[in-house]
Amino acid sequence: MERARCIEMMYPELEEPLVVTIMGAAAQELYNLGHRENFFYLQHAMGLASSVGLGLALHRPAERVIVFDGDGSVMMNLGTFATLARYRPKNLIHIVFDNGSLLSTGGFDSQTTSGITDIAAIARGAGVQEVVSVSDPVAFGEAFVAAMERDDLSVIVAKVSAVGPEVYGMDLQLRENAFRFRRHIQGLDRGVGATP
Ligand SMILES: Cc1ncc(C[n+]2csc(CCOP(=O)(O)OP(=O)(O)O)c2C)c(N)n1
Repeated sequence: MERARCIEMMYPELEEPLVVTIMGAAAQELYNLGHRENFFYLQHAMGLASSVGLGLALHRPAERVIVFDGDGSVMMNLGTFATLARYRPKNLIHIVFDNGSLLSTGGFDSQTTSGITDIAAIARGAGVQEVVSVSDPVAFGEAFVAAMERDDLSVIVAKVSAVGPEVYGMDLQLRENAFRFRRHIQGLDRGVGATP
């Protein structure tokens, strides 16, 4: 299963949710489908996409918040699962694309390579109730639909191959993205929807 395919499957459903991604390949693959003002690509701050997502979800309970994470990134912030479980925002979906690799910085092995570390087990052990691990596109699609329909925190660990985009580059700098993302959220209060 390829992460780009999973993101492509979700893309039609990503018009309204607030979407936070890690940097690198996952961000690029979403951006390549077409940027939307409700997308925030968290550059540099490896591991903290789920923390940003948690803050957004708690602060904006009426919005669905979706986080695209990576195995290498989530390893930098394993405490996130305990914090997510404790606050249990019903509107947050945390998707960890586990490719067993630090792909965006050269493809070094991560702790999940060859199944050494089980991220779904860590999430369950931390107290998250709704955790699934999937490795084929149909199961991924079903898990995503179920999470979108569920009124509870969901963690989806998606086992994907370690492949990414051939070319990297976004015409959107971090600060510009952050300002526009914030304005988008402010616009929701005025009833202004997502601007594609
Ligand atoms: C604190 C910190 N250390 C290192 C980096 C460099 N870095 C950026 S992306 C990345 C790999 C991310 O791996 P993963 O989350 O598994 O996603 P993938 O690239 O495999 O899609 C690394 C090491 C960083 N941005 N921040």
